[in-house]
Amino acid sequence: FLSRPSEIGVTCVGFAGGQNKAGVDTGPTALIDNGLLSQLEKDLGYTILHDGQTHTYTSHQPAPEDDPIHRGMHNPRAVSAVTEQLEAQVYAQAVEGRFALTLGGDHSIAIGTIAGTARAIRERLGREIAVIWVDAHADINTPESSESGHVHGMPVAFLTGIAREDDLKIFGWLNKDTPTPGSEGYDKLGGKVKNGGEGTSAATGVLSTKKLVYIGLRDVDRGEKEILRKFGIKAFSMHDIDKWGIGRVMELALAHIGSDTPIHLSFDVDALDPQWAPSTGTPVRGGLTLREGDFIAECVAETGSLVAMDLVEVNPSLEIMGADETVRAGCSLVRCALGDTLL
Ligand code: NNH
Ligand code: MN
Ligand code: MN
Ligand code: MN
Repeated sequence: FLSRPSEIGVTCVGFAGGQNKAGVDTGPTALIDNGLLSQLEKDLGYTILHDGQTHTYTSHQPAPEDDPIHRGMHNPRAVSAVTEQLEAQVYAQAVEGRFALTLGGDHSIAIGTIAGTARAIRERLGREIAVIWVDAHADINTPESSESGHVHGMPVAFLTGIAREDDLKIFGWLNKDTPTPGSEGYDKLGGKVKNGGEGTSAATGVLSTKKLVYIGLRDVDRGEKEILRKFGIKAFSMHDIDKWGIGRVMELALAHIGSDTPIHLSFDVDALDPQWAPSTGTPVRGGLTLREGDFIAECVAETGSLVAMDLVEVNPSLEIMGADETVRAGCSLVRCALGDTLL
């Protein structure tokens, strides 16, 4: 149902406000300086559409003094404004049938990219997207369950509607088209209430919890584990990868999504072991090898259903000695997702 896109719409996001370490905003420049876009163009034959900018959306961001902590979240209005702008940019790429490639930036930007892909695919194909989230972390904290207050640990909660805000300037723009929890027919979490009984443990957001699969998890907060269990979210941890091997895990992950489903791959470079990707804000040992990371991207490419990808959390200013390696690993992941290593 999808033809292989010949065009890639690239969006570079120089944003670090979803966490507290400077430098992740320079990730896109580092990836492009390493030759990523020319590799995609010259070696893989794609047409690249890129405005040549790394977007900071500065004019849309509130001054820090106008962005106080809200429900424990740091920079909530800045992250909201940036992701709302980004949503429109990614939508504009994907709705034209282009592969939407977004280079980050911290992982909070996935609020914008996934919402944009979901809207475009709904409109263009009448389909719901699935998301494969490759990460050491689950990024599904609600503002209340988060121990850090960093929004890059919350994007999945907002996308699935597990976390909600009515304030349009604090992610409220995300639920314009989804029912308000507690409104008639919906429970407190936004789950549909079946014939007046208990609400189901299903939230309503731009992404269904049923269409979400995690790979590579190894540092999941207590509150997040509870959420994963409660909503029955499919997750393959490093333990599962050790046990079954990455080949079997990818078979199971893709089977869960089902064939013929448009896929958005959100890849946090910290899913890789710090041996391969040390230059990232929250490295966690015991991660994926470079080959396992590339293999995940290759398997997703092989489905022919990949419509968008994020590569995030490359922070060249951390572990400077390993920055080149981290950048090269990031480029490799993107090339693999676009079919480079498939014969
Ligand atoms: N779970 C932690 C938090 O919510 C860490 C998140 N850090 C990440 N996520 N890098 O991918 O703050
Ligand atoms: Mn750009
Ligand atoms: Mn992440
Ligand atoms: Mn992570």
